Amino acid sequence: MKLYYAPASSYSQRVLVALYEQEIDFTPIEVNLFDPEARLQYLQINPFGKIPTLITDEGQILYEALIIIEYLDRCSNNQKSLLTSKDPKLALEVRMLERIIDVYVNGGREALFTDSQRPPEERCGKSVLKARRLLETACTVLNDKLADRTWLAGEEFSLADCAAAPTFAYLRMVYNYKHFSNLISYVRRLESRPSVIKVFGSGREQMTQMLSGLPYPLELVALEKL
Ligand SMILES: N[C@@H](CCC(=O)N[C@@H](CS)C(=O)NCC(=O)O)C(=O)O
Repeated sequence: MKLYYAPASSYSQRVLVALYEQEIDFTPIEVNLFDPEARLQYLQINPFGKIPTLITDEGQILYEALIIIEYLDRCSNNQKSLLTSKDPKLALEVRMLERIIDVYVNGGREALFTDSQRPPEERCGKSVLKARRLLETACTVLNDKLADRTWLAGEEFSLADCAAAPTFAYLRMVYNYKHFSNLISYVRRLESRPSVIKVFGSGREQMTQMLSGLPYPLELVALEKL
């Protein structure tokens, strides 16, 4: 299988964490969406122009990190399931957590990031405040769940953790979540996981470069710096 990705892209990183967790062989193909020619070529594969995309050995083209991870889970020989599909109740919980991270945490992160790139006098509009409120609600919900769990859905590492890893690492650039103590301990565990260390290591340089070129430059923030 071939994965079209970018090392610093958070959605690509979700899939890379899943690939390493499930120990699946793949051919990585790096895409530079900032290069107009490469972008045009990539649109032939993914008309939305979003990364990642997976092409299976049978030639099926899959978009959307969540769907790609679902596919990877099916074709892994590993006994571990990232979707815990043998337990239907838990499988629903995993998917719900992934949605909370994608819609409210990542949605809030994107809104705050976009806001940080506006001139200071134009920041903190109504929609940004609303996104921030939803982000805080999501962090509260996750922090409560993590009171007695090692990983987001319990004792097994899941799809929800694949989504959480890059989302909470990048969130720190624009939002300080240190008041959520269970969440902080969880993110520390997450960022000590070999699959996550590997993925972050390969994306750091590209992300640092992108952040320094912003109109209002940002920096990756280490967890200990919060
Ligand atoms: N819903 C998509 C989102 C993918 C996405 O937004 N990828 C970003 C990189 S992290 C992207 O391709 N951005 C390029 C663009 O929007 O032009 C998924 O789950 O895969």
